[in-house]
Amino acid sequence: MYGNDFTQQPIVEIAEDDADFQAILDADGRIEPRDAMPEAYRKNLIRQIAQHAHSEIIGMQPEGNWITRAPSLKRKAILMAKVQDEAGHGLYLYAAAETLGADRADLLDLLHTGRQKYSSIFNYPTLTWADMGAIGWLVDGAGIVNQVPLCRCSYGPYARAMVRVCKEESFHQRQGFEILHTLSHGTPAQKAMAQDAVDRWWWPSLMMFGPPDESSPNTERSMRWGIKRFSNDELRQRFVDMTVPQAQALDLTLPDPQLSWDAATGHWEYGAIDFTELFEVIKGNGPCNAQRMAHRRRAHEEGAWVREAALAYATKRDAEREAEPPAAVA
Ligand code: FAQ
Repeated sequence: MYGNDFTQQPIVEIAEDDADFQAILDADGRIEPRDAMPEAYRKNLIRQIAQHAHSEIIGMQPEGNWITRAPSLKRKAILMAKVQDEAGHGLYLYAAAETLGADRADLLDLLHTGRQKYSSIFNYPTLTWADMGAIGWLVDGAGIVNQVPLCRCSYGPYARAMVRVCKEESFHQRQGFEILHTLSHGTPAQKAMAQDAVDRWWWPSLMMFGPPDESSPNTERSMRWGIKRFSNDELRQRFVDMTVPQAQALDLTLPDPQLSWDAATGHWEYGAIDFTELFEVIKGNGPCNAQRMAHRRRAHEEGAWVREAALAYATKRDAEREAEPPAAVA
C-alpha cells in the first residue's frame, strides 16, 4: 500500500496488446503505478476501485444507525470499531484509485451526482439489532468471498489494500455470526428477530455479487486482465456453499425452499434470484437509495471545514519543509 510518500508519476499509455504488459499479466506479476498501462485497463480499475470505495463509505450508514441503540457498552464499542474500519477501507481504496491518476474530489463528485455506483446492498434498511448480526455474517461474508481473490488482483496497490481489508472483514464476519448465535440461542423473541433479519438479508446478499455472468459486461475483460479472478456466478456459488453449513450451525434457516445439496457437483443448488430487484436498486429505486445519498451529500457538505483545515495544515507544513535546510549527512 502506498503511504503519504507516494508521488504520482506521469501516466504512460500503451496499446492494449502491448507485449511487455501482457508478459507481466501472463507471469502473474503486478502492474505498479510507475508502469505503462493501456488506458482501458486504467479506466476499468478506476471504475471498480471507486465504486468499491463508495460502497465502503456508504456502507457505514446502515450500521451507524444502530450505534446509539446497541444493547450493551461492549456491543456499542465493537460496532463503532467496525464502522470506523469501513471508513478506513474507503480511505485505502480512494488512495489506490489516486495512484491511477484519479482525483479523490472528482470521484466523490461522481458519487454525489449519481454518475458512479455503490453496492446495492446498502440500500436496504436496518430494522432491528439482529440486522447488525445479519450484515456482519452475510454482507461481510459475501464481501470476503468477493474480495479475497482481489488480493491477487493484477494492479499492485489495489491488491495490497485488499489484504488488510480482508483481515478486517474476517473480524466483522465473525462478530456478525456471534451476534446471531447469541440471539438464536436466546429467548424465542430473540430467535425470531434473528430469523427475520436473515430472511430479509439473504437474497440481497446474493445480489451483491452482481448480475449473472451472461449479463455482466465487465467480467470477461476484467478476468483477462487479472483484475477479477472469478466470475460473479462462481463467487456467488462459493458464498452459498460456505454459508449453508454456517446457517445450520446457527440453527437458523435460509429463505430458499429450493436449497438442496447436489452430491454430483459438490455444491448447494439455490433458487432463482430476482435480478429485476438488483437492477431496480442499482438504478436508484431501492428502499433507502434517496436517504443514503442525501445523508452522504449532507455529511460531505458539513465536513467541508475539516478538508479546508487539513489542506491549510498540509500547505503550511510543505512550506516549512521547503524552508528547512537539508539535514547534515554524518
Ligand atoms: N451493486 O459487469 P458487472 C463490502 C454494477 S463492500 C451495485 O458484473 P463488475 C464491505 C457494476 O458496477 C461491497 N452495482 O460489473 C462492507 C457495473 O456497472 P458499471 C462492494 C453493481 O465490476 C460490508 C454493472 O453493474 N464490493 O461488502 C452491483 O465486473 C459492510 C454491471 O456489472 C466491491 O465493490 C451491485 N451489487 O462486477 C462495507 C468489490 N453488481 O460500472 C460496509 C469490488 C454489479 O459498468 C459494511 N467490486 N453492479 O456502470 C467487484 O468485485 C465488482 O465490481 C462487482 C461487479 C462484482 C461488484
